[in-house]
Amino acid sequence: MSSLLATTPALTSEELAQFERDGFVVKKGLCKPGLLAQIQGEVADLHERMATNPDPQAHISWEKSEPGKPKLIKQLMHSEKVCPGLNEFLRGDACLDIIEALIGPDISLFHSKLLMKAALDGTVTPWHQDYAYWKKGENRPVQVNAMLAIDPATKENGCIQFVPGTHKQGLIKHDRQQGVSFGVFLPGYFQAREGAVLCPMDAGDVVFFGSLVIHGSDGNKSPLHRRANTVAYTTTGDDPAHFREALRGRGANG
Ligand SMILES: O=C(O)CCC(=O)C(=O)O
Repeated sequence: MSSLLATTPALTSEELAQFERDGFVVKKGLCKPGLLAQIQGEVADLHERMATNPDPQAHISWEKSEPGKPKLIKQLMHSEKVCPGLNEFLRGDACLDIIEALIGPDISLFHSKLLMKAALDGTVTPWHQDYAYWKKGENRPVQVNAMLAIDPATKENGCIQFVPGTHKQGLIKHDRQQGVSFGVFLPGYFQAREGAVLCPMDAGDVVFFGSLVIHGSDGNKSPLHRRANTVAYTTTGDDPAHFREALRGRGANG
């Protein structure tokens, strides 16, 4: 490693200040083109592959099926088991160095999920705070997400949106609907929210966001897919009742 690289921080002080102020920060081009191309190849036929031969390690939520139309994945949990490229990405220094800058050196994998938002058919993700799903026992809202844009994400194909600064409000009461994905959401579902901002990304960009900032995304009204993968990381030991794989720091192998 050159001395220049060794002294370049994973996040600049401006980026850290932005994460602190807004609850999210975008890193352009964090996933290198070769790895991105591998991931794009691995997800290219995923709807068909999982519909005909589902991977037992993955937990899939499907878009509402329509007669005569192929099955479409909305969300696929444990994506690192299905796509080797995503497994490599989430363990790579590019991502882990930034997570370390945000939550410290002891890092565990909370989960990794593919969000397929298919062209024309991908549906809304209602406004929510992730911690509304993840609050358990004595755990704390320390998780940080890294959402990788696999395709360019735009207003038209349903890029993620945030309400900056809302992580400072603490956990807000959510409504709950059983048996659907993204069934925990803020009152109003996806009604326009004051202060919401779009977060368009190029393929290979990654947005890092905490577990309390309000976010959601519109349906995909465009002919272009908006595939993305969110890796949630947590601090090792925050949640002793639930095993999490240590990726770095205490308890990690590599
Ligand atoms: O835009 C989406 O697909 C939803 C993303 C999301 O809620 C998440 O990654 O936590």
